[in-house]
Amino acid sequence: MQSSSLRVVHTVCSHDCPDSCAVRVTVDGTGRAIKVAGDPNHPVTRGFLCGKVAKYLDRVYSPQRILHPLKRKPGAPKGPSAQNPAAQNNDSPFERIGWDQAIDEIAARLHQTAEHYGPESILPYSYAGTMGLLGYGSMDRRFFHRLGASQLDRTICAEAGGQAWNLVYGRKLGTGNQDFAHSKLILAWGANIHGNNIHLWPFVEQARRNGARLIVIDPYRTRTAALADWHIAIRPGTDAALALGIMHVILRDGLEDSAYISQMTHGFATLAERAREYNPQRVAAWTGLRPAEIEQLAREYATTRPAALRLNYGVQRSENGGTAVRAIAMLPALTGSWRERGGGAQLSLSGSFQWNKQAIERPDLMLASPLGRPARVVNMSRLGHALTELGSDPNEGPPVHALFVYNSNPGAVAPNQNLVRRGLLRPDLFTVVHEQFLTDTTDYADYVLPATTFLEHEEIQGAYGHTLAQHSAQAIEPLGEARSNVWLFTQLAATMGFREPCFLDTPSEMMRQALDPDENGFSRNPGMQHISLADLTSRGHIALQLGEAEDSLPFCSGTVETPSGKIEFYSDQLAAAGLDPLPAFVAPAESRLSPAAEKFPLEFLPRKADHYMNSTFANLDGHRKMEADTTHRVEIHADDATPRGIADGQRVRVWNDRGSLTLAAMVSGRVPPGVVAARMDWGKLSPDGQNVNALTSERLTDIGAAATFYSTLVQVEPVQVEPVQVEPVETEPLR
Ligand SMILES: Nc1nc2c(c(=O)[nH]1)N[C@H]1C(S)=C(S)[C@@H](COP(=O)(O)OP(=O)(O)OC[C@H]3O[C@@H](n4cnc5c(=O)[nH]c(N)nc54)[C@H](O)[C@@H]3O)O[C@H]1N2
Ligand SMILES: Nc1nc2c(c(=O)[nH]1)N[C@H]1C(S)=C(S)[C@@H](COP(=O)(O)OP(=O)(O)OC[C@H]3O[C@@H](n4cnc5c(=O)[nH]c(N)nc54)[C@H](O)[C@@H]3O)O[C@H]1N2
Ligand code: SF4
Ligand SMILES: [Mo]
Repeated sequence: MQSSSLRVVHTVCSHDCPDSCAVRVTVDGTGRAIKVAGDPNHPVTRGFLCGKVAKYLDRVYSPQRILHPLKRKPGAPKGPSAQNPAAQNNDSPFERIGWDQAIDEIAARLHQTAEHYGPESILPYSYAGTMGLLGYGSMDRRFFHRLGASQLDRTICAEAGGQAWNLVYGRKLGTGNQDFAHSKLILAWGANIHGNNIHLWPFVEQARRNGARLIVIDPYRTRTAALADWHIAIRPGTDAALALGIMHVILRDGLEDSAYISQMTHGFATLAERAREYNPQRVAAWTGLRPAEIEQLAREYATTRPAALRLNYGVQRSENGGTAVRAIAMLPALTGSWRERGGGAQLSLSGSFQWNKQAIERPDLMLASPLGRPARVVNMSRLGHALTELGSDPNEGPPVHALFVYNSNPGAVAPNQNLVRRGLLRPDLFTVVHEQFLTDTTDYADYVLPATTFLEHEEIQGAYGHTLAQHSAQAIEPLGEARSNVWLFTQLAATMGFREPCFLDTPSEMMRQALDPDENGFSRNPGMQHISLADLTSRGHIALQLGEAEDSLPFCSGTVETPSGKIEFYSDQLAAAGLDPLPAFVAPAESRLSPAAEKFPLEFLPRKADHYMNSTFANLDGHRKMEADTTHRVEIHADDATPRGIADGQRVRVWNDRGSLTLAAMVSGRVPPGVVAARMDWGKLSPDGQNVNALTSERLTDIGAAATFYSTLVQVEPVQVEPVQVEPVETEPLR
């Protein structure tokens, strides 16, 4: 191939990762992508990609890609099946059909379902398979709103922490990545920076070269923890106690910034009173740390200037995780750390992007639906409940009769997998899945539709780990008959006879609407007024202009977008809802501190894999090799393994009242005593056909009604060799 015929296209990694990398795709003269690389001109990507996406062409051109619409053969039972869509043999439960037939039949079935049971019996189920603005939520939202389908409360990831943060600060702004380089102390709290957010790492390293210390608070010894100066292996679900303990020491020793507190915050006196209850001795008993460690942590945090907190979403995946995030988020407001470059905190920067979402999602279309009102809301973290119990009380609306999945793999990622699968197995449930691969979810589909990857469609995108708006050009033609989410829902809307002009909008038109340009073509959105679609398209990425108050030093002065206009230690909103307006520690119902631990004494961390993206990539050989050391293993501390007679490598059963997994024990120093951990894989690639979510519950968080993956109790025991079945013989019964 002549190099002259190569072109380089600016795309954006659309996976659900804070980094939203700028990816340069090299395409040869035949239209085939031959190389992906991080854009060296992007200030956060800085020329490198993570190990997962560096191998992206293995995914795009995988022989296992779904390339054509598939329909379940008459009589073929739902349930686990092969992952090779090309297998058109008798074993395959699917047959290949054309797009026209697929769209016609699906539209007809949705129409019948809506007529017969009411449109709310249709449930869309999607998350962030793509974070592209259009693919994540545009034509799909319009379609389901106009149809009158149930609305989905997207709580599987970040709602507890997001709402908790907003209760304190009003908006998800925070310390920019580049500013971490100026820190003297970086506190990674429930944040696996090296595994999940690798593009923050160079700034952490830069700070450390200038003398900064890295402290990691995480029950698991992650790659980040292993690289830290101090790893604090807190007990899962006890972070609110630790944060209150830190406050106790700060206030007892007068290390707070009184001027900042009086200027910027609301409810300090009540918080101070609450914090007095959390002396280091009490906090130590809950968290498993020593009182001296709590004292040292508090003093180091409050006196090292500037100190930056990277609080990711690990803390809030537990029952009282909302409160824990609220308490932790208050720390930089007590020390006045927001005033210092290299101080403050970052949970998510997504609030920096103010796209015109109303314009692309069109919630007003719900009023044009046959319901004529907003449809009921179904919580995605209770999918099992939604498919098996919802609607048994008529006040809840109809049971779910049709499920439309895209951008997600609930058969693998949703909690209480056995309940979810019981729902998915219902013969009367009509299920459509739009996917790139034959996942744990497509196994239950009536129709499987082929989806494009981010190389195959055009997008614009924000980020939750940096503040650059980006344009992702289409690098290659869609493989086979793969089509984008926008295309799919445009076709369905046309076939269902939706006549509103917005259903004719092209992707370019919707990108324009998201930017909301004035007559000169420049966005009217705050922070984007220097951005036009033409510039964004030609340059690939443009930094938002946030002004000092929002960008590098948000919350350093001025008003805050909370009801009081201040940073809220005390929340009148929570008080009005009948909840504790101040943070407090309450032990999760599933933790070693709860009665349930008598039966199931071990705290289970059903973790994300470092080399997969949730369940994405787990089916690719190259990625599986990188993850081989922990695949099908449960990590257990020697203190828990030895008394159970468990040796390294031995087959064990990990179980609770919801499910059971057979895994190999890995006696590991990465988990502390009392904690066991395993990684999320595809169920159908695992020994029992299930993954870690067979053990997790549908219990919801205190704030945000979100999933509680990290509040899960289990027991672990060696697998007994099954006794050989023999013919019964006549003997005296043993007494
Ligand atoms: N490699 C890789 N990168 C990813 C993902 C992936 O699957 N793989 N997923 C992406 C997604 S969807 C998201 S939301 C982000 C999330 O990124 P993170 O928020 O970093 O996500 P987690 O790995 O869930 O949690 C972070 C850490 O919190 C720890 N943790 C668990 N329970 C507790 C607790 O009670 N207290 C404390 N202090 N820590 C606790 C976990 O052990 C984990 O190491 O990462 C994204 N990036
Ligand atoms: N035990 C346990 N469970 C967890 C977590 C955990 O840490 N532990 N993490 C939770 C979190 S934080 C999250 S965010 C969720 C994530 O759960 P999901 O949102 O299900 O994320 P993925 O597993 O990455 O699956 C996304 C799917 O979307 C598909 N996809 C990608 N792009 C497109 C597209 O353009 N169109 C269509 N139609 N499909 C596309 C991919 O092929 C992939 O199968 O999992 C949650 N579940
Ligand atoms: S997954 Fe994250 S780190 Fe990897 S390329 Fe995508 S955005 Fe970058
Ligand atoms: Mo997530």
